[in-house]
Amino acid sequence: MLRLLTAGESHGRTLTVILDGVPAGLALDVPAITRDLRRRQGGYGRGTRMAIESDTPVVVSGVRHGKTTGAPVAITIENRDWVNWEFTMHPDADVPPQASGARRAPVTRPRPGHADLAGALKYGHDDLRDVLERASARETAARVAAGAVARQILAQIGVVIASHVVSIGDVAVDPATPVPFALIAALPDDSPTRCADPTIEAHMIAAIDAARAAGDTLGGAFEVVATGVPPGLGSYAQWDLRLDGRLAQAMMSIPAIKAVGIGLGPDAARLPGSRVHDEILPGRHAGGDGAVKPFARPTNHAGGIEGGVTNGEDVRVTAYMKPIATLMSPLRSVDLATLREATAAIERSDVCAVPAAAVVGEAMVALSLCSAVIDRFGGDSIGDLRRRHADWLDESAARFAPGSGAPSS
Ligand code: EPS
Repeated sequence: MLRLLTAGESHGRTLTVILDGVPAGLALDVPAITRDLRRRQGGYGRGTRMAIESDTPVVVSGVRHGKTTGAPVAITIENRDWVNWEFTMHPDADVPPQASGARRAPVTRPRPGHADLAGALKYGHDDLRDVLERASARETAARVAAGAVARQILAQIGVVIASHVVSIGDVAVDPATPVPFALIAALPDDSPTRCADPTIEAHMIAAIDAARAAGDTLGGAFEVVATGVPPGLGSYAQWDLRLDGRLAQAMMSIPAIKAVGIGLGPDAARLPGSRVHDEILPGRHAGGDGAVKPFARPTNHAGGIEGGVTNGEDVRVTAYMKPIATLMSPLRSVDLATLREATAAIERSDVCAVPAAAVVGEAMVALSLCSAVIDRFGGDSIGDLRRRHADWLDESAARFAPGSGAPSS
């Protein structure tokens, strides 16, 4: 079982992530973690914070001489902005007088849509900074670091994950035409919107510019696709083992995500069964890569999951993100110090963070799939995992080989 815990405030000293259950013997590629962190920092519509940060992972435990030991893997990411916030965010009761950064007043005007009010009601905070520092999407940097480790485990059995943005505001790619995995995987790291269609990307950029000029923000949707996923991950036998449920929870936990769809997603509710379900046809027994592909599925509306179990097709998960809650032309709110109407507080923020959220989505899908892979194939060591996966490939090859008794047409 793979378990993830994160700690850290947006303007605290560091972010920390602990990933427990990482198999022993993985040669950890730290530059690949850095690369995912940098991809998360990018995207058109980000605020000025990302110009300050240069997210770099420091592996502090669970790895020795480049290889995982089976112990929890802990990674930290320094907040460079800490020097500007040391006084405000200092953990000590008596803040040292030499602490750097401005002396900031408490935040008392909750932003509609942010965790500010709900968090203050829950924990009894008078200064909303105690809520917003942890509720901030900055925390997702820690998840991306862990997701980059999960991705490396998945790569051992040939699973590869990529993402693309399908809409920003009301600018959207045609939902009826699935974007091929190769096109998604070929998106450059510095793609401004992570949209695979350059014409639509130009419209997305214009929409973000218009929102910025209006002091407004925009949401959108992104799709995460995993290819090479073995069939049989997850289970229909118990509610909490259904992989679609686990993926939905993982994606929904990303700040600002309001809905998740698998495959066709909500569109499946308005179409007749004949246009939703993916027919099952006889396949070829050995693909170019030598893999047994006994069945062909002409469509993948199911997004690679039927009955909560992977069916061997690409896993496709779409997440729908609301606009960022900090508006430069703020909405009405109430000042918690006076209980009078006031405009919501303004914190430095992004106009649109959908491209960055897509990278976080990749990490959450990687963590969910990796956990399901370890459940299915075992995870004490990478060697065990690879052997059991290879055994399963051999067993399926034998089961569906011509002349094995399996129907040939
Ligand atoms: C973020 C860092 C934050 C915000 C953003 C995401 O930095 P700062 O608050 O210093 O500008 O840019 O957070 C939010 C949009 C939010 O609502 O909390 C990051 O690293 O992704």
